[in-house]
Amino acid sequence: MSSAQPVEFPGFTPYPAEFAERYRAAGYWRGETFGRMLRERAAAHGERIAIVDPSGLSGPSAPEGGRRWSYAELDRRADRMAAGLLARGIGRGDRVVVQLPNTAEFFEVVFALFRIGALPVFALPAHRYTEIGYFCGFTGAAAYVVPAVENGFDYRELASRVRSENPSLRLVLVAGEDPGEHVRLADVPSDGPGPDAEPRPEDVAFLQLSGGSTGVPKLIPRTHDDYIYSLRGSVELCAVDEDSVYLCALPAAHNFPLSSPGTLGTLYAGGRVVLCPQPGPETAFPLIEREGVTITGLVPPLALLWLDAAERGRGLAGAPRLDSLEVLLVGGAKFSEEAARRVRPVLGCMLQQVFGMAEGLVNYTRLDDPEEVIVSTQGLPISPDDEIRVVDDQGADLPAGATGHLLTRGPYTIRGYWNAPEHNANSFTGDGFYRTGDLVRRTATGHLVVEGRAKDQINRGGEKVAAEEIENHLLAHPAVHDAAVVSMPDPYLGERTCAYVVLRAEARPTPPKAIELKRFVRGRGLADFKVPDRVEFVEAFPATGIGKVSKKDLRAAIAATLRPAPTS
Ligand code: OOB
Repeated sequence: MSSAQPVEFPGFTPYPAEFAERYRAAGYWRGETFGRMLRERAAAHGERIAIVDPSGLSGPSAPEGGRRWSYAELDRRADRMAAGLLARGIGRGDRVVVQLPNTAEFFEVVFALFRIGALPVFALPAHRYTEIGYFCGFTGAAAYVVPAVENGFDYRELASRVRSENPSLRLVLVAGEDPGEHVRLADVPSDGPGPDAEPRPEDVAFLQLSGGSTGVPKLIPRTHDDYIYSLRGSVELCAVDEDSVYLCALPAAHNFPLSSPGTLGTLYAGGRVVLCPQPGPETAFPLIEREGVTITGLVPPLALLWLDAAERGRGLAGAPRLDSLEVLLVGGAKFSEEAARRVRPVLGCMLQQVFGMAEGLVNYTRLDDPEEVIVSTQGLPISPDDEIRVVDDQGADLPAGATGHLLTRGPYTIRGYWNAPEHNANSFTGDGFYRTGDLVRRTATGHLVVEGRAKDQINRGGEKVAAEEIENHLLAHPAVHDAAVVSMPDPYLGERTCAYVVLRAEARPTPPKAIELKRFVRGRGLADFKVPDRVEFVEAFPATGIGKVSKKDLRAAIAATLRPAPTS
Protein backbone atom coordinates (compact mmCIF):
# COMPACT_ATOMS: atom_id res chain seq x y z
CA MET A 1 0.00 0.00 0.00
CA SER A 2 1.36 3.39 -0.90
CA SER A 3 1.03 6.72 0.82
CA ALA A 4 -1.62 8.70 -0.95
CA GLN A 5 -1.29 11.90 -2.85
CA PRO A 6 -2.23 14.91 -0.75
CA VAL A 7 -5.98 15.37 -0.54
CA GLU A 8 -7.03 18.98 -0.49
CA PHE A 9 -8.78 19.59 2.78
CA PRO A 10 -10.21 23.06 2.36
CA GLY A 11 -10.58 25.09 5.50
CA PHE A 12 -7.58 23.53 7.24
CA THR A 13 -4.75 25.82 8.40
CA PRO A 14 -1.55 23.74 8.16
CA TYR A 15 1.51 24.28 10.33
CA PRO A 16 3.90 26.64 8.52
CA ALA A 17 6.64 24.68 6.73
CA GLU A 18 9.47 25.94 8.94
CA PHE A 19 7.65 24.82 12.08
CA ALA A 20 6.76 21.45 10.61
CA GLU A 21 10.41 20.93 9.71
CA ARG A 22 11.50 21.91 13.20
CA TYR A 23 9.01 19.54 14.86
CA ARG A 24 10.18 16.70 12.62
CA ALA A 25 13.84 17.44 13.19
CA ALA A 26 13.29 17.48 16.97
CA GLY A 27 11.76 13.99 16.72
CA TYR A 28 8.29 15.04 17.85
CA TRP A 29 6.64 14.20 14.57
CA ARG A 30 7.82 10.77 13.53
CA GLY A 31 5.61 10.14 10.52
CA GLU A 32 3.27 7.83 12.42
CA THR A 33 -0.42 7.40 11.62
CA PHE A 34 -3.17 5.88 13.75
CA GLY A 35 -3.84 3.13 11.24
CA ARG A 36 -0.23 1.98 11.21
CA MET A 37 0.09 2.42 14.97
CA LEU A 38 -2.62 -0.18 15.54
CA ARG A 39 -1.05 -2.48 12.93
CA GLU A 40 2.31 -2.29 14.71
CA ARG A 41 0.82 -2.85 18.16
CA ALA A 42 -1.08 -5.87 16.85
CA ALA A 43 2.18 -7.24 15.46
CA ALA A 44 3.98 -6.63 18.76
CA HIS A 45 1.25 -7.52 21.24
CA GLY A 46 -1.02 -9.88 19.25
CA GLU A 47 -3.06 -11.70 21.82
CA ARG A 48 -2.68 -9.23 24.67
CA ILE A 49 -5.98 -7.62 25.60
CA ALA A 50 -6.44 -4.10 24.20
CA ILE A 51 -10.07 -3.32 25.07
CA VAL A 52 -12.35 -4.53 27.84
CA ASP A 53 -15.99 -3.57 27.42
CA PRO A 54 -17.76 -4.82 30.53
CA SER A 55 -21.24 -3.99 29.34
CA GLY A 56 -21.04 -5.36 25.85
CA LEU A 57 -24.08 -4.26 23.98
CA SER A 58 -27.22 -4.53 25.98
CA GLY A 59 -29.42 -7.35 24.79
CA PRO A 60 -29.40 -11.11 24.68
CA SER A 61 -26.07 -11.45 22.86
CA ALA A 62 -24.07 -9.57 25.51
CA PRO A 63 -21.63 -12.13 26.89
CA GLU A 64 -21.17 -12.62 30.61
CA GLY A 65 -18.50 -10.28 31.97
CA GLY A 66 -18.40 -8.30 28.74
CA ARG A 67 -16.14 -8.40 25.73
CA ARG A 68 -12.35 -8.56 25.61
CA TRP A 69 -10.62 -7.73 22.36
CA SER A 70 -6.97 -8.45 21.85
CA TYR A 71 -4.78 -6.11 19.80
CA ALA A 72 -5.00 -8.63 16.96
CA GLU A 73 -8.77 -8.68 17.15
CA LEU A 74 -9.12 -4.89 17.26
CA ASP A 75 -6.78 -4.67 14.26
CA ARG A 76 -8.77 -7.29 12.34
CA ARG A 77 -12.06 -5.64 13.21
CA ALA A 78 -10.82 -2.21 12.16
CA ASP A 79 -9.78 -3.72 8.79
CA ARG A 80 -13.11 -5.41 8.22
CA MET A 81 -15.04 -2.32 9.29
CA ALA A 82 -12.89 -0.19 6.98
CA ALA A 83 -13.59 -2.53 4.05
CA GLY A 84 -17.33 -2.48 4.82
CA LEU A 85 -17.45 1.30 5.08
CA LEU A 86 -15.57 1.63 1.79
CA ALA A 87 -18.07 -0.73 0.17
CA ARG A 88 -20.85 1.53 1.40
CA GLY A 89 -19.25 4.55 -0.16
CA ILE A 90 -17.40 6.11 2.76
CA GLY A 91 -14.03 7.24 1.48
CA ARG A 92 -10.96 9.29 2.11
CA GLY A 93 -11.65 12.81 3.42
CA ASP A 94 -15.32 12.08 4.20
CA ARG A 95 -16.56 13.34 7.55
CA VAL A 96 -18.38 10.89 9.84
CA VAL A 97 -20.11 12.10 13.00
CA VAL A 98 -19.43 9.50 15.70
CA GLN A 99 -21.70 9.65 18.73
CA LEU A 100 -21.08 6.42 20.60
CA PRO A 101 -21.01 5.70 24.32
CA ASN A 102 -18.04 4.02 26.02
CA THR A 103 -18.24 0.76 24.10
CA ALA A 104 -15.77 -1.31 22.11
CA GLU A 105 -17.52 -0.24 18.87
CA PHE A 106 -16.22 3.27 19.39
CA PHE A 107 -12.66 2.01 18.77
CA GLU A 108 -13.63 -0.37 15.98
CA VAL A 109 -15.29 2.48 14.07
CA VAL A 110 -12.73 5.16 14.83
CA PHE A 111 -9.73 3.02 13.82
CA ALA A 112 -11.57 1.96 10.65
CA LEU A 113 -12.11 5.61 9.76
CA PHE A 114 -8.47 6.40 10.54
CA ARG A 115 -7.42 3.62 8.14
CA ILE A 116 -9.65 4.89 5.36
CA GLY A 117 -8.58 8.47 5.95
CA ALA A 118 -12.19 9.44 6.68
CA LEU A 119 -12.50 11.92 9.55
CA PRO A 120 -14.41 11.13 12.72
CA VAL A 121 -16.22 14.17 14.12
CA PHE A 122 -16.31 13.46 17.85
CA ALA A 123 -19.79 14.22 19.19
CA LEU A 124 -20.68 13.58 22.84
CA PRO A 125 -23.54 11.28 23.86
CA ALA A 126 -25.17 14.32 25.51
CA HIS A 127 -25.51 16.18 22.21
CA ARG A 128 -28.96 16.48 20.73
CA TYR A 129 -30.67 17.62 17.57
CA THR A 130 -29.34 21.18 17.48
CA GLU A 131 -25.71 20.21 17.95
CA ILE A 132 -25.77 17.08 15.77
CA GLY A 133 -27.67 18.87 13.01
CA TYR A 134 -25.04 21.57 13.08
CA PHE A 135 -22.08 19.14 12.99
CA CYS A 136 -23.61 17.22 10.08
CA GLY A 137 -24.53 20.36 8.17
CA PHE A 138 -21.34 22.29 8.78
CA THR A 139 -19.01 19.40 7.98
CA GLY A 140 -21.18 18.01 5.16
CA ALA A 141 -20.95 14.66 6.94
CA ALA A 142 -21.44 11.53 4.84
CA ALA A 143 -22.33 9.26 7.77
CA TYR A 144 -23.48 9.34 11.38
CA VAL A 145 -22.88 6.53 13.89
CA VAL A 146 -25.13 6.16 16.96
CA PRO A 147 -26.22 3.66 19.58
CA ALA A 148 -29.87 2.53 19.40
CA VAL A 149 -31.12 3.60 22.82
CA GLU A 150 -28.84 4.80 25.58
CA ASN A 151 -29.85 6.15 28.98
CA GLY A 152 -33.46 6.20 27.84
CA PHE A 153 -32.77 8.30 24.74
CA ASP A 154 -33.56 6.97 21.27
CA TYR A 155 -30.69 8.02 19.00
CA ARG A 156 -32.34 6.36 15.99
CA GLU A 157 -35.13 8.94 16.04
CA LEU A 158 -32.61 11.74 16.37
CA ALA A 159 -30.73 10.28 13.39
CA SER A 160 -33.91 10.07 11.27
CA ARG A 161 -34.63 13.72 11.86
CA VAL A 162 -31.07 14.85 11.20
CA ARG A 163 -30.90 12.71 8.07
CA SER A 164 -34.12 14.12 6.62
CA GLU A 165 -32.62 17.60 6.87
CA ASN A 166 -29.06 16.86 5.69
CA PRO A 167 -28.83 15.63 2.12
CA SER A 168 -25.09 14.94 2.46
CA LEU A 169 -25.82 12.25 5.07
CA ARG A 170 -25.85 9.02 3.07
CA LEU A 171 -25.57 6.51 5.86
CA VAL A 172 -26.71 6.16 9.48
CA LEU A 173 -25.16 3.27 11.38
CA VAL A 174 -26.68 1.96 14.59
CA ALA A 175 -24.66 0.02 17.16
CA GLY A 176 -27.40 -2.20 18.56
CA GLU A 177 -29.72 -5.03 17.70
CA ASP A 178 -32.55 -2.99 16.21
CA PRO A 179 -31.40 -0.28 13.80
CA GLY A 180 -34.93 0.90 12.94
CA GLU A 181 -34.88 2.40 9.46
CA HIS A 182 -31.07 2.61 9.46
CA VAL A 183 -28.20 0.15 8.98
CA ARG A 184 -26.96 -2.16 11.73
CA LEU A 185 -23.29 -1.39 12.45
CA ALA A 186 -22.67 -5.11 12.92
CA ASP A 187 -23.77 -5.71 9.30
CA VAL A 188 -21.12 -3.40 7.87
CA PRO A 189 -17.82 -5.32 8.28
CA SER A 190 -16.73 -7.17 5.17
CA ASP A 191 -13.81 -9.13 3.78
CA GLY A 192 -13.69 -6.91 0.71
CA PRO A 193 -10.73 -4.81 -0.33
CA GLY A 194 -9.31 -2.22 2.06
CA PRO A 195 -8.29 1.33 1.18
CA ASP A 196 -5.81 1.50 -1.70
CA ALA A 197 -3.75 4.23 -0.05
CA GLU A 198 -2.92 5.25 3.49
CA PRO A 199 -3.45 8.72 4.88
CA ARG A 200 -0.28 10.73 5.36
CA PRO A 201 1.00 11.63 8.85
CA GLU A 202 0.45 15.34 8.18
CA ASP A 203 -3.18 14.79 7.18
CA VAL A 204 -6.04 15.76 9.44
CA ALA A 205 -7.05 12.62 11.35
CA PHE A 206 -10.27 13.86 12.97
CA LEU A 207 -12.28 16.87 14.04
CA GLN A 208 -12.58 17.50 17.78
CA LEU A 209 -15.09 19.96 19.25
CA SER A 210 -14.14 23.17 20.98
CA GLY A 211 -15.65 23.97 24.37
CA GLY A 212 -16.62 27.14 22.63
CA SER A 213 -17.40 30.68 23.60
CA THR A 214 -19.30 31.58 20.43
CA GLY A 215 -22.82 30.96 19.13
CA VAL A 216 -21.93 27.60 17.61
CA PRO A 217 -19.15 25.14 18.51
CA LYS A 218 -15.98 25.36 16.45
CA LEU A 219 -14.27 22.32 14.97
CA ILE A 220 -10.68 21.45 15.73
CA PRO A 221 -8.66 19.64 13.04
CA ARG A 222 -5.93 17.44 14.55
CA THR A 223 -3.31 15.67 12.43
CA HIS A 224 -1.85 12.19 12.97
CA ASP A 225 1.59 13.72 13.51
CA ASP A 226 0.58 16.28 16.11
CA TYR A 227 -1.87 14.16 18.07
CA ILE A 228 0.37 11.11 18.23
CA TYR A 229 3.15 13.32 19.57
CA SER A 230 0.84 14.49 22.37
CA LEU A 231 0.04 10.83 23.11
CA ARG A 232 3.70 9.86 23.28
CA GLY A 233 4.46 12.80 25.56
CA SER A 234 1.50 12.02 27.81
CA VAL A 235 2.35 8.34 28.06
CA GLU A 236 5.86 9.21 29.18
CA LEU A 237 4.79 11.81 31.76
CA CYS A 238 2.11 9.55 33.23
CA ALA A 239 4.38 6.48 33.21
CA VAL A 240 1.98 4.45 31.08
CA ASP A 241 3.41 1.23 29.63
CA GLU A 242 2.21 -2.17 28.49
CA ASP A 243 1.33 -3.16 32.05
CA SER A 244 -0.94 -0.14 32.50
CA VAL A 245 -4.70 -0.54 32.70
CA TYR A 246 -6.55 2.69 31.91
CA LEU A 247 -10.17 3.10 33.01
CA CYS A 248 -12.12 5.29 30.59
CA ALA A 249 -14.76 6.77 32.88
CA LEU A 250 -15.41 10.07 31.06
CA PRO A 251 -17.11 10.09 27.63
CA ALA A 252 -14.58 8.42 25.29
CA ALA A 253 -14.90 11.09 22.58
CA HIS A 254 -13.68 13.91 24.81
CA ASN A 255 -10.10 14.97 24.33
CA PHE A 256 -9.10 14.33 27.96
CA PRO A 257 -9.98 10.60 28.17
CA LEU A 258 -8.98 10.18 24.52
CA SER A 259 -5.43 11.43 24.81
CA SER A 260 -4.29 12.53 28.27
CA PRO A 261 -2.94 9.83 28.22
CA GLY A 262 -6.37 8.32 27.77
CA THR A 263 -7.46 5.40 25.67
CA LEU A 264 -5.36 6.23 22.62
CA GLY A 265 -2.26 6.88 24.73
CA THR A 266 -2.75 3.54 26.49
CA LEU A 267 -3.12 1.72 23.16
CA TYR A 268 -0.04 3.57 21.90
CA ALA A 269 1.87 2.14 24.88
CA GLY A 270 0.48 -1.38 24.40
CA GLY A 271 -1.54 -1.26 27.63
CA ARG A 272 -5.15 -2.19 28.30
CA VAL A 273 -8.23 0.02 28.10
CA VAL A 274 -11.21 -0.74 30.35
CA LEU A 275 -14.40 1.04 29.32
CA CYS A 276 -16.58 2.26 32.13
CA PRO A 277 -20.24 2.69 31.14
CA GLN A 278 -20.97 5.15 33.97
CA PRO A 279 -18.40 7.27 35.81
CA GLY A 280 -19.87 7.03 39.33
CA PRO A 281 -18.03 5.07 42.07
CA GLU A 282 -20.74 2.40 42.21
CA THR A 283 -19.81 1.30 38.68
CA ALA A 284 -16.16 2.33 38.58
CA PHE A 285 -14.90 0.93 41.91
CA PRO A 286 -15.87 -2.72 41.31
CA LEU A 287 -14.34 -2.47 37.82
CA ILE A 288 -11.10 -1.07 39.24
CA GLU A 289 -10.84 -4.04 41.55
CA ARG A 290 -11.88 -6.66 39.01
CA GLU A 291 -9.69 -5.40 36.16
CA GLY A 292 -6.71 -4.20 38.19
CA VAL A 293 -7.02 -0.64 36.88
CA THR A 294 -3.81 1.36 37.37
CA ILE A 295 -4.70 4.79 35.99
CA THR A 296 -7.74 6.89 35.18
CA GLY A 297 -8.80 10.48 34.52
CA LEU A 298 -11.70 12.43 36.05
CA VAL A 299 -13.17 15.91 36.09
CA PRO A 300 -13.22 17.55 39.55
CA PRO A 301 -16.88 16.83 40.48
CA LEU A 302 -16.39 13.12 39.82
CA ALA A 303 -13.12 13.11 41.72
CA LEU A 304 -15.05 14.55 44.68
CA LEU A 305 -17.69 11.82 44.41
CA TRP A 306 -14.99 9.15 44.32
CA LEU A 307 -13.20 10.67 47.31
CA ASP A 308 -16.40 10.75 49.35
CA ALA A 309 -17.36 7.20 48.38
CA ALA A 310 -13.88 5.85 49.14
CA GLU A 311 -13.91 7.55 52.52
CA ARG A 312 -17.31 6.07 53.36
CA GLY A 313 -16.24 2.60 52.20
CA ARG A 314 -12.93 2.56 54.05
CA GLY A 315 -12.67 -0.46 56.31
CA LEU A 316 -16.17 -1.66 55.37
CA ALA A 317 -16.36 -5.36 54.65
CA GLY A 318 -17.07 -5.93 50.96
CA ALA A 319 -16.07 -2.44 49.82
CA PRO A 320 -14.14 -2.73 46.53
CA ARG A 321 -10.38 -2.47 46.95
CA LEU A 322 -8.65 0.22 44.96
CA ASP A 323 -5.08 -0.91 45.68
CA SER A 324 -4.20 -1.36 42.01
CA LEU A 325 -4.82 2.33 41.28
CA GLU A 326 -1.52 4.18 40.92
CA VAL A 327 -2.42 7.47 39.26
CA LEU A 328 -5.52 9.65 39.20
CA LEU A 329 -5.52 12.46 36.66
CA VAL A 330 -7.85 15.35 37.38
CA GLY A 331 -8.54 18.09 34.84
CA GLY A 332 -11.06 19.84 32.65
CA ALA A 333 -11.82 22.39 35.35
CA LYS A 334 -10.00 23.74 38.39
CA PHE A 335 -9.48 21.15 41.12
CA SER A 336 -9.52 22.79 44.50
CA GLU A 337 -6.37 22.51 46.55
CA GLU A 338 -8.38 21.15 49.46
CA ALA A 339 -9.75 18.27 47.39
CA ALA A 340 -6.37 17.69 45.74
CA ARG A 341 -4.81 17.11 49.17
CA ARG A 342 -7.27 14.30 49.89
CA VAL A 343 -6.40 12.18 46.84
CA ARG A 344 -3.30 10.45 48.15
CA PRO A 345 -4.52 9.64 51.68
CA VAL A 346 -8.05 8.64 50.63
CA LEU A 347 -7.53 6.84 47.30
CA GLY A 348 -3.98 5.72 48.01
CA CYS A 349 -2.71 6.85 44.60
CA MET A 350 -0.74 9.71 43.06
CA LEU A 351 -2.54 12.77 41.76
CA GLN A 352 -1.63 14.39 38.46
CA GLN A 353 -3.38 17.62 37.61
CA VAL A 354 -4.07 18.13 33.91
CA PHE A 355 -4.79 21.45 32.33
CA GLY A 356 -5.49 20.82 28.68
CA MET A 357 -7.61 21.87 25.77
CA ALA A 358 -8.90 20.15 22.65
CA GLU A 359 -7.08 22.81 20.61
CA GLY A 360 -3.77 21.32 21.75
CA LEU A 361 -1.67 22.40 24.72
CA VAL A 362 -1.74 20.00 27.67
CA ASN A 363 -0.01 20.62 31.01
CA TYR A 364 0.62 18.01 33.68
CA THR A 365 2.03 18.09 37.16
CA ARG A 366 4.87 15.54 37.15
CA LEU A 367 4.74 12.37 39.21
CA ASP A 368 7.92 13.43 41.02
CA ASP A 369 6.87 17.04 41.65
CA PRO A 370 6.80 18.02 45.34
CA GLU A 371 3.38 17.55 46.95
CA GLU A 372 2.85 21.33 47.20
CA VAL A 373 3.30 21.71 43.45
CA ILE A 374 0.97 18.80 42.71
CA VAL A 375 -1.88 20.16 44.83
CA SER A 376 -1.53 23.85 44.02
CA THR A 377 -0.61 24.09 40.32
CA GLN A 378 -1.91 22.82 36.99
CA GLY A 379 1.49 21.70 35.84
CA LEU A 380 3.93 22.22 33.00
CA PRO A 381 3.46 21.74 29.25
CA ILE A 382 4.24 18.38 27.66
CA SER A 383 6.81 19.66 25.22
CA PRO A 384 9.98 21.74 25.53
CA ASP A 385 8.72 23.37 22.32
CA ASP A 386 5.36 24.40 23.75
CA GLU A 387 5.70 28.17 23.69
CA ILE A 388 3.84 29.85 26.54
CA ARG A 389 3.11 33.55 26.80
CA VAL A 390 1.26 35.27 29.64
CA VAL A 391 0.20 38.74 28.49
CA ASP A 392 -1.78 41.73 29.72
CA ASP A 393 -4.86 43.19 28.00
CA GLN A 394 -2.61 45.06 25.57
CA GLY A 395 -0.67 41.93 24.65
CA ALA A 396 2.52 42.82 26.54
CA ASP A 397 4.37 39.92 28.17
CA LEU A 398 4.06 39.64 31.95
CA PRO A 399 6.66 38.35 34.42
CA ALA A 400 6.29 35.22 36.57
CA GLY A 401 3.80 35.74 39.37
CA ALA A 402 1.53 38.08 37.39
CA THR A 403 -1.86 36.90 36.14
CA GLY A 404 -2.67 37.40 32.47
CA HIS A 405 -3.97 35.86 29.26
CA LEU A 406 -2.44 32.55 28.25
CA LEU A 407 -1.27 32.34 24.64
CA THR A 408 0.38 29.25 23.22
CA ARG A 409 1.96 27.81 20.10
CA GLY A 410 3.62 24.44 19.68
CA PRO A 411 3.98 21.03 18.06
CA TYR A 412 0.44 19.82 18.85
CA THR A 413 -1.56 23.07 19.06
CA ILE A 414 -3.72 23.93 16.06
CA ARG A 415 -3.07 26.97 13.88
CA GLY A 416 -6.74 27.54 13.12
CA TYR A 417 -10.25 26.18 13.64
CA TRP A 418 -11.61 24.34 10.64
CA ASN A 419 -13.29 26.56 8.10
CA ALA A 420 -13.66 29.55 10.40
CA PRO A 421 -11.63 32.51 9.09
CA GLU A 422 -13.47 35.09 11.20
CA HIS A 423 -13.06 33.19 14.45
CA ASN A 424 -9.46 32.47 13.58
CA ALA A 425 -8.72 36.16 13.25
CA ASN A 426 -9.82 36.59 16.90
CA SER A 427 -8.54 33.32 18.34
CA PHE A 428 -4.99 33.40 16.94
CA THR A 429 -2.31 36.06 16.87
CA GLY A 430 -0.71 37.03 13.57
CA ASP A 431 2.25 34.79 14.39
CA GLY A 432 0.12 31.77 15.18
CA PHE A 433 -0.31 31.78 18.96
CA TYR A 434 -3.66 30.40 20.12
CA ARG A 435 -5.50 32.70 22.53
CA THR A 436 -6.74 30.15 25.08
CA GLY A 437 -9.11 32.55 26.86
CA ASP A 438 -7.67 31.32 30.16
CA LEU A 439 -6.20 33.63 32.80
CA VAL A 440 -3.10 32.09 34.32
CA ARG A 441 -0.07 32.91 36.39
CA ARG A 442 3.35 31.29 36.15
CA THR A 443 5.18 30.29 39.30
CA ALA A 444 8.95 30.74 39.67
CA THR A 445 9.38 27.12 38.49
CA GLY A 446 7.28 27.79 35.37
CA HIS A 447 4.27 25.83 36.63
CA LEU A 448 0.95 27.26 35.50
CA VAL A 449 -1.85 28.15 37.89
CA VAL A 450 -5.27 28.75 36.33
CA GLU A 451 -6.72 31.86 37.93
CA GLY A 452 -9.82 32.43 35.83
CA ARG A 453 -11.15 32.93 32.37
CA ALA A 454 -11.54 35.79 29.94
CA LYS A 455 -13.67 33.83 27.45
CA ASP A 456 -17.45 34.05 27.72
CA GLN A 457 -17.90 30.45 28.79
CA ILE A 458 -19.19 28.60 31.83
CA ASN A 459 -17.16 25.59 32.97
CA ARG A 460 -19.80 23.35 34.49
CA GLY A 461 -17.61 20.76 36.17
CA GLY A 462 -15.54 20.28 33.00
CA GLU A 463 -18.50 20.56 30.61
CA LYS A 464 -18.16 23.79 28.70
CA VAL A 465 -21.14 26.04 28.00
CA ALA A 466 -20.76 28.98 25.60
CA ALA A 467 -22.81 31.86 27.01
CA GLU A 468 -23.66 33.23 23.57
CA GLU A 469 -25.05 29.92 22.37
CA ILE A 470 -27.55 29.74 25.24
CA GLU A 471 -28.39 33.43 24.99
CA ASN A 472 -29.34 32.89 21.34
CA HIS A 473 -31.72 30.11 22.31
CA LEU A 474 -33.32 32.21 25.04
CA LEU A 475 -33.72 35.11 22.61
CA ALA A 476 -35.83 32.88 20.39
CA HIS A 477 -38.53 32.80 23.10
CA PRO A 478 -41.32 35.26 22.30
CA ALA A 479 -41.37 36.74 25.82
CA VAL A 480 -37.61 37.39 25.97
CA HIS A 481 -36.25 40.81 25.10
CA ASP A 482 -32.64 40.20 26.16
CA ALA A 483 -30.60 37.48 27.86
CA ALA A 484 -27.19 37.25 29.53
CA VAL A 485 -25.83 33.92 30.72
CA VAL A 486 -23.19 33.89 33.47
CA SER A 487 -21.59 31.42 35.86
CA MET A 488 -22.61 31.10 39.49
CA PRO A 489 -20.48 29.36 42.10
CA ASP A 490 -21.39 25.80 43.01
CA PRO A 491 -19.74 23.65 45.67
CA TYR A 492 -20.01 20.46 43.58
CA LEU A 493 -19.65 21.48 39.93
CA GLY A 494 -17.49 24.55 40.63
CA GLU A 495 -19.80 26.58 38.43
CA ARG A 496 -23.37 26.37 37.21
CA THR A 497 -25.20 28.54 34.69
CA CYS A 498 -27.47 31.42 35.55
CA ALA A 499 -29.50 33.11 32.82
CA TYR A 500 -30.46 36.72 33.43
CA VAL A 501 -33.48 37.64 31.36
CA VAL A 502 -35.18 40.94 30.50
CA LEU A 503 -38.75 40.36 29.37
CA ARG A 504 -40.50 42.22 26.56
CA ALA A 505 -42.89 44.88 27.81
CA GLU A 506 -45.92 42.99 26.50
CA ALA A 507 -44.87 39.82 28.35
CA ARG A 508 -44.47 41.49 31.73
CA PRO A 509 -48.13 41.33 32.88
CA THR A 510 -48.07 37.52 32.55
CA PRO A 511 -44.39 36.61 32.80
CA PRO A 512 -43.27 33.07 31.97
CA LYS A 513 -41.95 31.01 34.87
CA ALA A 514 -38.25 30.14 35.04
CA ILE A 515 -39.13 26.48 34.46
CA GLU A 516 -40.89 27.39 31.22
CA LEU A 517 -37.78 29.03 29.84
CA LYS A 518 -35.65 26.06 30.84
CA ARG A 519 -38.12 23.75 29.13
CA PHE A 520 -38.07 25.97 26.08
CA VAL A 521 -34.27 25.77 25.81
CA ARG A 522 -34.31 22.00 26.33
CA GLY A 523 -37.08 21.71 23.73
CA ARG A 524 -34.81 23.31 21.15
CA GLY A 525 -32.80 20.10 21.20
CA LEU A 526 -29.73 20.93 23.23
CA ALA A 527 -27.44 18.85 25.41
CA ASP A 528 -28.94 18.77 28.90
CA PHE A 529 -25.87 20.32 30.53
CA LYS A 530 -26.50 23.51 28.55
CA VAL A 531 -29.99 24.15 29.97
CA PRO A 532 -29.64 27.07 32.42
CA ASP A 533 -29.57 25.90 36.04
CA ARG A 534 -31.27 29.09 37.16
CA VAL A 535 -33.20 31.92 35.53
CA GLU A 536 -33.37 35.40 37.06
CA PHE A 537 -35.69 38.09 35.72
CA VAL A 538 -34.50 41.70 35.81
CA GLU A 539 -35.76 45.03 34.45
CA ALA A 540 -32.46 45.88 32.80
CA PHE A 541 -28.85 44.69 32.76
CA PRO A 542 -26.08 46.57 34.55
CA ALA A 543 -23.85 48.23 31.95
CA THR A 544 -20.10 48.71 31.67
CA GLY A 545 -18.55 52.13 31.04
CA ILE A 546 -19.00 51.72 27.30
CA GLY A 547 -22.54 50.44 27.57
CA LYS A 548 -21.97 46.68 27.20
CA VAL A 549 -23.74 44.26 29.53
CA SER A 550 -21.58 43.96 32.63
CA LYS A 551 -21.37 40.23 33.19
CA LYS A 552 -18.98 40.89 36.03
CA ASP A 553 -21.76 42.68 37.92
CA LEU A 554 -24.25 39.93 37.09
CA ARG A 555 -21.85 37.27 38.38
CA ALA A 556 -21.32 39.26 41.57
CA ALA A 557 -25.09 39.70 42.02
CA ILE A 558 -25.91 36.03 41.74
CA ALA A 559 -22.93 35.02 43.89
CA ALA A 560 -24.14 37.43 46.60
CA THR A 561 -27.65 35.95 46.43
CA LEU A 562 -26.27 32.45 46.87
CA ARG A 563 -23.83 33.26 49.67
CA PRO A 564 -25.08 31.83 52.94
CA ALA A 565 -26.20 34.54 55.36
CA PRO A 566 -23.46 35.23 57.94
CA THR A 567 -24.08 33.38 61.17
CA SER A 568 -23.79 35.47 64.30
C1 OOB B 1 -10.24 19.94 28.42
O1 OOB B 1 -10.47 20.36 27.14
P1 OOB B 1 -11.66 21.31 26.66
O2 OOB B 1 -11.32 21.65 25.26
O3 OOB B 1 -12.97 20.69 26.97
O4 OOB B 1 -11.59 22.60 27.57
C2 OOB B 1 -10.43 23.40 27.66
C3 OOB B 1 -10.60 24.44 28.75
C4 OOB B 1 -9.35 25.20 29.06
O5 OOB B 1 -9.11 26.23 28.16
C5 OOB B 1 -9.68 25.69 30.46
O6 OOB B 1 -10.55 26.78 30.40
C6 OOB B 1 -10.42 24.53 31.07
O7 OOB B 1 -10.97 23.82 29.99
N1 OOB B 1 -9.56 23.63 31.84
C7 OOB B 1 -9.13 23.86 33.11
C8 OOB B 1 -8.36 22.73 33.47
N2 OOB B 1 -8.34 21.86 32.42
C9 OOB B 1 -9.09 22.44 31.45
N3 OOB B 1 -9.31 24.89 33.94
C10 OOB B 1 -8.73 24.81 35.16
N4 OOB B 1 -7.98 23.76 35.58
C11 OOB B 1 -7.77 22.70 34.76
N5 OOB B 1 -7.02 21.67 35.20
O8 OOB B 1 -10.92 20.30 29.36
C12 OOB B 1 -9.08 19.02 28.59
C13 OOB B 1 -8.39 18.54 27.49
C14 OOB B 1 -7.31 17.69 27.67
C15 OOB B 1 -6.93 17.32 28.95
C16 OOB B 1 -7.61 17.79 30.04
C17 OOB B 1 -8.69 18.65 29.87
